[in-house]
Amino acid sequence: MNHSQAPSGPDSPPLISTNQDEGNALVTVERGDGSRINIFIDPNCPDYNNNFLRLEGLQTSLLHSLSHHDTDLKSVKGQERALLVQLAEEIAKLSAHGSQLKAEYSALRQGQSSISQEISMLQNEQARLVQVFQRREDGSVNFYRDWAAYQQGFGKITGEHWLGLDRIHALTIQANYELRIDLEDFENSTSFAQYGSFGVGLFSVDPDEDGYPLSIADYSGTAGDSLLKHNGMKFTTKDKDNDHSENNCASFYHGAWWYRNCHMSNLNGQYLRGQHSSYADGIEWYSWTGLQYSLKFTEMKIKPTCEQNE
Ligand SMILES: [Ca+2]
Repeated sequence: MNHSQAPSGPDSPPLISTNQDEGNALVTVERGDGSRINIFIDPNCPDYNNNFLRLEGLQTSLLHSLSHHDTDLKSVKGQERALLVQLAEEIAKLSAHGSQLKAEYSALRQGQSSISQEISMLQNEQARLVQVFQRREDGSVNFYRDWAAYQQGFGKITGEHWLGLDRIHALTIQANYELRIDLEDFENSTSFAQYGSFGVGLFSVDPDEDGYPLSIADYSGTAGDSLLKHNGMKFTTKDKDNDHSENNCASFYHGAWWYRNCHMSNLNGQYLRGQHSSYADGIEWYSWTGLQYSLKFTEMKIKPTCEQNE
């Protein structure tokens, strides 16, 4: 239906029209007294609750209006009466449709809530899987230690610590792990280096005897790479020289690392607090701050790669 003409006046039957430019109203009912009722169906409107309330209000208002004109209905012409009856039927259909939408909306909200819960659980699970194995933050823990200490670990997990080569090895042989290294300098600038693949002693029958060799690949990040050149190197401490130098790199640079001859990074070096005149014996990350700047904060952490979780 498009438009139904009716005589004007306060007692005349309502004027019913469709597709009027009333903010996309589906049906417009103009009462005899000039007041208007618009029926809206806007599938793009996300505020379903508001729509339901509006729909219910309109239904009530329309029913009231129709019964108010009941006496007039008896006198109106057949065509107009038929239109009113049709309108009442359309309202009933809209009402049923509205109820169905309301039920679907409610189901959708429940589904959304359930999905949010699952996402939250997944995030918790992922956080649980992240294992920090090295942290420097205030210089409170001595990192210039021997082989046994680096094997077994030291410090407190909530502060400065080294988890221990044995545990890092035990973890990284279980699954594919990625490594993330977060760095901060004394001007509070931060950067990170991420490696898509990381492991310690992955192919060692006896990792202690083998020197916990480093397996590392796939750099990304903002700190630049200062670790890939150490790939395949064994771990060296001041009392166990596994490096390629004629000296002991750990003794020479006051740290413990997978030294080659000797290093591009020395995150277990001395806590020298920023710029220092000595060479490469602080907490260094060459590609970000060079070899004469000891960082304020470092954290090395691993988690199973996403492919492993799927
Ligand atoms: Ca050596």
